[in-house]
Amino acid sequence: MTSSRPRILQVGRLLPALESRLAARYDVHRLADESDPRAFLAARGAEFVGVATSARFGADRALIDALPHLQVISSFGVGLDAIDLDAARARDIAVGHTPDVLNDCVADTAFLLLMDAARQGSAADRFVRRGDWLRGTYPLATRVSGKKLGILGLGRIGRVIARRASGFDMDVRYHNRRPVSDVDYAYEPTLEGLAAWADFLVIASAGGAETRGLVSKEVLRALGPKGFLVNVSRGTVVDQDALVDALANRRIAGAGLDVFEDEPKVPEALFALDNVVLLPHIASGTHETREDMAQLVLDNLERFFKTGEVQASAL
Ligand code: 8YV
Repeated sequence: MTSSRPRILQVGRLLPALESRLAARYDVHRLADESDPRAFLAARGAEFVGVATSARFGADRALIDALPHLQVISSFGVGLDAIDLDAARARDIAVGHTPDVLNDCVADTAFLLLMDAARQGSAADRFVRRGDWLRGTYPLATRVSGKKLGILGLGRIGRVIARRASGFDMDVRYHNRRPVSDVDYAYEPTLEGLAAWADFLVIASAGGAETRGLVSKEVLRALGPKGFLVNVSRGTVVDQDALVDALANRRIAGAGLDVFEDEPKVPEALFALDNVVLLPHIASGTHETREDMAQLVLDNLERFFKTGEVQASAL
């Protein structure tokens, strides 16, 4: 059956409301419904002019290569580490994503994790549910207000985290590849220096090859036995084995993690530890933010098919 509506390949499942809105505007085919996606792409890849995907499912070089008439990729999420931007650039394919609309919720989650790791909210909740309160009081935790917050990656989300920190009277410094010109926060030229200074080190940088393993064993050593790590970025930014070791052996005080190296797999060694809070990658996961992200996925496609440019370009 032919259609005058642009033919879009949907990679992986999206929010049901987004899927139906996409299907109402475009001629959508879901790759996830195919029993042999590779064979399907080899036979029918030339039909598609657009891809709708997410930060999780991305669009790798093999997929892009299999779609010779691809013009636009619209991704649900801000992270671009699962999209081969070089492959897209080389073919002049537009890439849209969903920056900014999720800044507040991701920053809120950074503070949820920071507060929980330091004040032991989840662990104390387990203590009550186990009936342990009947046998004794909960151990003391760590104060958050007035402490030193180090931010790795003072981008869109990092800046909102820094703003949240002012409500807790925290002193903020940051590390980036380069200093940012329009902020007053102090720049730490090395990540180890930032970790050594900070009580709380929050990772808000992008994922991908450039940041892989940045939070190394040495950085964790610099953070030290009183320091906490929070990660709302990508698990790949941290040397996960070193982090598990540091938590198990109390070489850092604790951690709050929304992201992991090989999601949804979380190192089982962490399950028994009360000094780490584990979340299933939910930082942007509110009704309001996911709706805004869905709208931007649609807006990116709509703008592209009208003007040849997406609204929020990743390139
Ligand atoms: C994803 C995320 O959108 O935006 C990102 O980069 O990691 C999340 O907000 C979500 O996991 C869906 O892929």
